[in-house]
Amino acid sequence: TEEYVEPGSNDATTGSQWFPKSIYELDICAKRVIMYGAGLDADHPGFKDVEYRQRRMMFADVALSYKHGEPIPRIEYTASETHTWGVIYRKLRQLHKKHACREFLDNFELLERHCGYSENNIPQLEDICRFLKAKTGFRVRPVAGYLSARDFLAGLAFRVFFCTQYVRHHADPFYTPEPDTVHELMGHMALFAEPDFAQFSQEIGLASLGASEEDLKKLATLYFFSIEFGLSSDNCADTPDKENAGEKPSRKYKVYGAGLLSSAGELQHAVEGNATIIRFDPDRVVEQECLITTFQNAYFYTRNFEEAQQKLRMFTSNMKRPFVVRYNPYTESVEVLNNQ
Ligand code: HBI
Ligand code: FE
Repeated sequence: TEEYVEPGSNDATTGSQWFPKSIYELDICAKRVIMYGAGLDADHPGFKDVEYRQRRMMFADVALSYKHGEPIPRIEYTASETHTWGVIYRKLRQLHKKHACREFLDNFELLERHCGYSENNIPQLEDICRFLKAKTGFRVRPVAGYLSARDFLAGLAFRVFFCTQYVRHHADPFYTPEPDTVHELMGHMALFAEPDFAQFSQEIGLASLGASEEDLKKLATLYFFSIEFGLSSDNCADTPDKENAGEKPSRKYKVYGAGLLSSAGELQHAVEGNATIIRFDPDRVVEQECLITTFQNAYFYTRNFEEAQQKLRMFTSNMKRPFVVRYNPYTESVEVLNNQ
């Protein structure tokens, strides 16, 4: 297959933007890192730290030379990196037990049992990848930094999650301006072991392949307010029952979004404060602005993942593409049907 495709290139078979047709072509997406990667911006906490920058170059090398199907290189984390991880781990695990949804907690315990999760050890992607593969067919692969929403979501279509392997700068363990391995491993991994959540994630990915810019932005926003910042009302003491009621409850919601479950500050803001919490309705969600450097202005909940899935499906079935994609799990590729 091709080695590199320029972002935005046209695709002869679909007449839309190029997108990966097989899991192997995710190697192309992985190379199109748009933010940080090896070079850091001036406002990054590690900008002036030569040692940190060199370390980041090493991680970028590993990710950029990785190819689908290879074992993921094991990283020997430094004492400082492991210390940063441990500080966050202790804090977050306490909050998880109070606020995370049942599925997250159960699967997190499996990660502790089978994948080397503990406050003294940063787990290895290869071990997590094997575990997820057996649970739901999900995989992780290393990535050097931030990808475009299009490239990032394309991975999900093949049940692949692009996963950073580096650790945030030690200056502030509770802040990172970009995804790092603490966010991925503490926030994301557990739920990819959950079948309904895995299916929901893949369906966002499949809808994104060759989508128009407008639809892609909507899908990225839906991803953001579910997989990153989603809440659920299942198994809550006082379940809200009014559709679309903007409420200011306490203890009415459980959290499943990785952005919340990996951030002590925002997690407490969302469920212990009086944040605005609204029913997850895709037509409404896509109107919401995704905030990167501050807490969100609103959060969205569904009862459970099945409901999120149904609502997503209803919404994406109205999106127009001049072709149909069908995922083939035997070949791990998408079939493109030009039937319109
Ligand atoms: N890239 N590596 C990486 N990690 C992310 O979490 C990520 C990304 N690119 C885009 C993105 N997230 C968001 O735009 C999502 O809303 C799709
Ligand atoms: Fe994330």
